Amino acid sequence: MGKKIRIIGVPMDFGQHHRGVDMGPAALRYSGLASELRGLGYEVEDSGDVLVPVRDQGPDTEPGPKNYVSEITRVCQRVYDAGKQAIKENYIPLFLGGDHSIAMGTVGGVSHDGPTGLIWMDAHGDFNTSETSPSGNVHGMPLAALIGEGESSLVNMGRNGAKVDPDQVVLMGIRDLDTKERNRLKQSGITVYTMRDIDEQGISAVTHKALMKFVHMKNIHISVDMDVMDPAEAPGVGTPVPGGLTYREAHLFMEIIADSHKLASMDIVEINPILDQANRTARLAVDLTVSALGKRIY
Ligand code: HAR
Ligand code: MN
Ligand code: MN
Ligand code: MN
Repeated sequence: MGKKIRIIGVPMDFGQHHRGVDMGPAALRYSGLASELRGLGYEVEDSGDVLVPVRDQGPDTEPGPKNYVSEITRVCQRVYDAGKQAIKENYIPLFLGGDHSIAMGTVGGVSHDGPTGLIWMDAHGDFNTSETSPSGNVHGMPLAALIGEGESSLVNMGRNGAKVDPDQVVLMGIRDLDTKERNRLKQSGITVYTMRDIDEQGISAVTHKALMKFVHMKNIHISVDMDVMDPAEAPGVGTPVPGGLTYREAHLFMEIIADSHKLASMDIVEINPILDQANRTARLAVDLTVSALGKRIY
């Protein structure tokens, strides 16, 4: 695994209705992400932000008929290309969202030249399609699109068809699914560890089980939706759900991931500084990222 990291900002908020999640990359940079990673011995290159069109309509809570699929597709194509290029040049790409719809580009791009295992940390399943979604928000659909289900422009972005196999996907921290989404997930072949599983078995056992799935794979991508955290730890997210990961559970997960030496790429998404308390959520996200990339207590 290389010791070079490339930071790729994706200030995109088209996947949902709360404005402000486009400030996630700035909040993470402001929290000292690059210097913390350099402190671990990495060479860190910040490639700046992927171009995202300005969102010109919709106050914060306006539902509106528009779900911005074409804008999202265009941005995700750029993200895909950036991810593919970073892997090719032996960087660990670190994608800063933006809402979770960016993952259709990140996971596609990093798996362009070879498969990746995918661990999706989230309160939600993100497994709706436009047919099953109660909200129409695309950030509730990216995992479905990545396994080849949903609107064809989302599914076929970057390269045609599925980007990951359902048996190369693990969902963790889940505690809020829509009815149809839950049924689809049960039939998908994806491994799901809910908060109940984590409560009963402990985060260590669950993380080791997740890694067992990828024992024959070289690369793992972790897609961290910050709403996987308990809202007490991470209040700056658009769709908080009670009963999430504690500070130490999330860190232990990241520390075990680091020990696997398989982390090849990572997303940090859904941070909304406008909804936050003094940038707490981005600061926590930086702490988690440096743990995932090898910071040890002792
Ligand atoms: N399941 C709901 C929907 O589809 C809400 C999910 C989106 N929230 C997120 N994604 N932050 O993880 O609209
Ligand atoms: Mn909303
Ligand atoms: Mn999500
Ligand atoms: Mn979520």
